[in-house]
Amino acid sequence: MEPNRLIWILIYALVILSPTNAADFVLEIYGNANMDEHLDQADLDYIRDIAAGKTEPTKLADANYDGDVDEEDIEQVQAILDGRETRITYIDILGEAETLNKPIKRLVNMGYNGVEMTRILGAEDLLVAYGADRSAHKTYLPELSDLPSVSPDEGAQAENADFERIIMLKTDALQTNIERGSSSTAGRAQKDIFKKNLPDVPLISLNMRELDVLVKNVRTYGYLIDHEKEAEQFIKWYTEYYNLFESRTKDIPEEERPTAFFEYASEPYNCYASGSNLGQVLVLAGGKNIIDGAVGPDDPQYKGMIAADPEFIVKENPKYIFEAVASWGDGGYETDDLSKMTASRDQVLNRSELVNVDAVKENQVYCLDYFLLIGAGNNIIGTAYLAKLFYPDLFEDIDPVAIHQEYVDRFCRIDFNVEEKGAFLYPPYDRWPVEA
Ligand SMILES: [Ca+2]
Ligand SMILES: [Ca+2]
Repeated sequence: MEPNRLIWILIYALVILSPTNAADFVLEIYGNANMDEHLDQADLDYIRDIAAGKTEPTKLADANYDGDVDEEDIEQVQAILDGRETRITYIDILGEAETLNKPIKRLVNMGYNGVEMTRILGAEDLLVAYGADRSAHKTYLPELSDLPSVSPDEGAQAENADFERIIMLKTDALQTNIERGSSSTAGRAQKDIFKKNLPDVPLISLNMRELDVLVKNVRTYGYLIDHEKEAEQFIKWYTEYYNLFESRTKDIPEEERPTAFFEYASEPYNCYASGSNLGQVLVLAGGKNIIDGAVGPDDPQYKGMIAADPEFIVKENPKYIFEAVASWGDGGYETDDLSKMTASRDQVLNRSELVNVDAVKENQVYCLDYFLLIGAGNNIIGTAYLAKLFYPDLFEDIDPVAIHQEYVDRFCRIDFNVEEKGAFLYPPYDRWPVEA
């Protein structure tokens, strides 16, 4: 064989055999001078080279965020690596630099998944309040459900926040509910309200939801709250599953993928586009989201939800319909009652306009609780259920129930048997056609 040809075969083999990586990003913490995924010794060397005039400055080389790259930035990176920095600057979900005073010992967390992610990192002791009232979540958040709430609404919107209470709580930072990809538009106005009313409270606004950016955000969060090691433990668990699903589904041709859509259960035809959290679950599991026919990647709604036209749904004729059931009383950890899910499913099956749609004709309508689908890594569990449903042979080795239990045991650290308790799925999993 010619040497050139051999080299090309080797390169090709490397490209196709390389594990796909959910972690392909720039860690946006000032001090990450070489703009890779980590903050480490290499950044100290990089800043030395910049200070010596050997290398051009990069955006994140100015570790102490004072406008110059010099010796002080080397000291700042060293301080971060040693865990003794008094300030840290990161770039938030809106692409803006935010500086926090360290260490953070008191944290008001208005993030829906931000609270869960704080517990995942073993940092629940930092929390002094959260946004929406979670006092009814005694099973899922046993130690946290007694914390005060600083928001009267479930969406923990800035305009409704109790700013006086937040100030009284003497919080070191406020984690906002600007924590999902679709926040890029509405989040701007939300942040302005926080800034105006809480000028002295640094803000943490990181994406705690979408699958494709979670690793970057969890790593950043680990640095902000000094739980880097726990962040890496979660990232390892998360990345192994993410890569497993992606490597098995990414090359399945579009035309061979089962067609489906995710609908928010209480709002008929309010559907998730493919860039959104639940849309990504569908795609990572190897499904074809029919909403792609209405919202492309360049559309501002790609990361959110759209009100789909029922005629469009009928025309696309999906093979599966998934109902995402909100966790606040209709399902989840706090109830064993499946009646709300049953009703959601019946409501879909009984829509006269869907009578000739394959999913309805073939009884392929599934309700899943939000706790299997949205951020803080819960979405890995939902992906496992869908992947198994779509491709029982390909995912013969995957047990979604076991993954859910693993998540509960390792990261929620609550005493909860997911097989015996809770209301997470309808129909129940033992009635799903998932045998290989
Ligand atoms: Ca680096
Ligand atoms: Ca500097």
